[in-house]
Amino acid sequence: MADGAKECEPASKKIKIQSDIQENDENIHTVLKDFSEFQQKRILSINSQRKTICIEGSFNNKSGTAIVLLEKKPFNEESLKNTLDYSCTLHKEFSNDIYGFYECFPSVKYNGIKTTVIHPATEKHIKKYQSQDVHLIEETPELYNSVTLPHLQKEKFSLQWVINILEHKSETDRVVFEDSNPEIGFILLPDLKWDAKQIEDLYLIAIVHQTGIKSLRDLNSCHLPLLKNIKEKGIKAIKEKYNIPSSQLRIYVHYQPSFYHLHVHFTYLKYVAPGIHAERSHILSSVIDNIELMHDYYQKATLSFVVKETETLFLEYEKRGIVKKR
Ligand code: G7M
Repeated sequence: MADGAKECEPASKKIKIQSDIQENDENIHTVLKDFSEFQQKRILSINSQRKTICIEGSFNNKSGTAIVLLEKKPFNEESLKNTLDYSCTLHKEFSNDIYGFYECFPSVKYNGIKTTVIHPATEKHIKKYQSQDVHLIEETPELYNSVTLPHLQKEKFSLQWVINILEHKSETDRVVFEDSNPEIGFILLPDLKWDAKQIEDLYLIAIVHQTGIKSLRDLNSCHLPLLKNIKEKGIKAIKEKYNIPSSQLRIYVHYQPSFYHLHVHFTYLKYVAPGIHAERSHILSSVIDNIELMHDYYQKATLSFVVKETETLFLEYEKRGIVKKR
């Protein structure tokens, strides 16, 4: 074994991730056709720059909280062809000399709003979508082991959607590429945030088949073949399907992620995707390079991350006096 390298456990020995769906659970997405049964409770956040609004509510005769996230879509060449024609009516607001200001009403077909419905939503989902003050935590390995890790083991989000993708039960028709190798394989598909209609906001994620890798913190030299495989085959698949060269892709992982099963983000470089800021994203090439320089770099490094004030992880750090509200 190379000097400093780690003995790697084969993926076949790792534990299987558990499905938490009960046979008789009722899924609203099999029947939801409109919002006639939706009762709004409150607005969780509005982002005028991203043109999103997030609403908390519930559905009549259904138990549990619902979260509805609405987002206006970007323009694309295809839909534009059908937008600017006779079916698109104009209401004039005012004009001045050569300048006319109108409100334009494209036909319903070309006026869709990207909509995400989460039901039943947990308290953690509500906190995630609620606008609030954020703080930066500089997490040393000691803080990870004594605060973050015990918190994750107690509180983590359900990974059901990830299991469904890996087991080919959901989003099967959206899969762009799969390498089914249990050690280094992954599934590449459009992220929830991308409708896959235009490359201007291209956003894909690669979800690894190997279980038990929670986040960047767990990565070491054993994972180099996996990380390199995702980079190489992810780039190739995107080039083949969307004709985007690797030099126009941003390939990265989040720390902290929202879901503790390793996944890598691929976004179009020109697209200012949510979560690409310095305090959250780690470029995959640098991750690989850091591990090649030091096999346990991510177990030794201090990693910064952002936490919202109402998140329980913030409260854990606040309890220890590491972070304070204004
Ligand atoms: O690294 P982090 O955990 O923050 O990112 C998770 C990513 O998974 C986000 O970009 C989400 O938009 C995406 N995502 C979340 N869910 C629940 C789904 C899903 O059900 N399907 C797909 N394709 N992406 C999802």
